Amino acid sequence: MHRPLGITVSRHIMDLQRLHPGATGELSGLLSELIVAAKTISAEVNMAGLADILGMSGKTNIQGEEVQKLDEFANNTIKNRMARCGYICVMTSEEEDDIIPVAEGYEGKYTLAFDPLDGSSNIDFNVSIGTIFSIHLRKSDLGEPPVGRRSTDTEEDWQPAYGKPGSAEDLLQKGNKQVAAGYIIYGSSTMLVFTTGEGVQGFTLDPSVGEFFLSHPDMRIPEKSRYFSVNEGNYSYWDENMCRYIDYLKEQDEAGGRPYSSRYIGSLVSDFHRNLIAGGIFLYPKDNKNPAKPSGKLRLLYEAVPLAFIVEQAGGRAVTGDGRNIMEIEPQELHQRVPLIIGCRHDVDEAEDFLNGKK
Ligand code: AHM
Ligand code: MG
Repeated sequence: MHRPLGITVSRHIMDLQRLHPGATGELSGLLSELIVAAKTISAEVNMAGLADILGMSGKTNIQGEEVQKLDEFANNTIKNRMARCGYICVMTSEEEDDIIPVAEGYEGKYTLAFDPLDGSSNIDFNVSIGTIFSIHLRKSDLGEPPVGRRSTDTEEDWQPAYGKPGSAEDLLQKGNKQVAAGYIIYGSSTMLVFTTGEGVQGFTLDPSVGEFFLSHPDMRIPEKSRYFSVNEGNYSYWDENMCRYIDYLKEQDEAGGRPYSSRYIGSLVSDFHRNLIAGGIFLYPKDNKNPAKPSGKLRLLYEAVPLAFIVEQAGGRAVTGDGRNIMEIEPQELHQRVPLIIGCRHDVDEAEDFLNGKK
């Protein structure tokens, strides 16, 4: 079958590198390894359900291997691949309490925060789920550049290169210091959406050739929308301003484009992706479900911050609703939660006015 020539994600990454004469290729290498992990996860997600059936007992698959839960599989796939990619010094994952060190001798100059399979409560129901990632330059000293590293070296031959592991401090950096961020959505097709601070590009996986092709160049979120995404089941836990805002969106006002339509998938990546393309506002505000922790549900480092980078690069906004911009929050903890209001610029501005009591 004849296939039109498309721009592969590898070529796009190399083109980006050529635009920056001082670039060392390390970020390109990091992204390429992450993309391999994403393709591995995508293949496994597409087998979800079958693995259990073929495994009969639900514990082993047809090859006699243990069947892992998909979120564990995704976590292990990213962790194991990236620990030896040579471009990062430390990782944090939603699935792990502590920092994840990289293999000794493979320390590099970046850090990686990731949610391996966001929307995991939807895994069993064939609803789109995704991987989210955020990349920073490490803060701590890099050490000596690597020498003589070869992928064929055995552990015995191995000469530690940098020898300086990263720490939680390297991960606890503001969103506006990110060098790259993105997500992979495993939906009706698998898509990769990412930014390195020069706009947002979307790629779709052609499973027959195993390559991502540029399908959504220079993604821009509409200025204003007619969609809102929120778990309205939490209404009774919200403060009065939040309730007023949602009531307002549902009022009839033809000239003002209301009522808005509601779309809530319950997988952040999927809700965000829809709103990025069709326009919309997603809200997971603070609530009083747990009065000791009134900070919303979503995590700063690997959910809010990477999507905030993407939405800003696409022309939208991401805020907390209490006067803070997501990208400017100084993180205190790896798994810190934060209220998230993200989407079209006009809608986020208006939501902020309601939440601050100005409207
Ligand atoms: P998860 O990381 O355990 O999957 O939880 C995060 C998910 C998001 O994908 C989604 O936006 C949110 O939780 C949905 O929460 P709720 O069920 O409270 O509406
Ligand atoms: Mg998540």
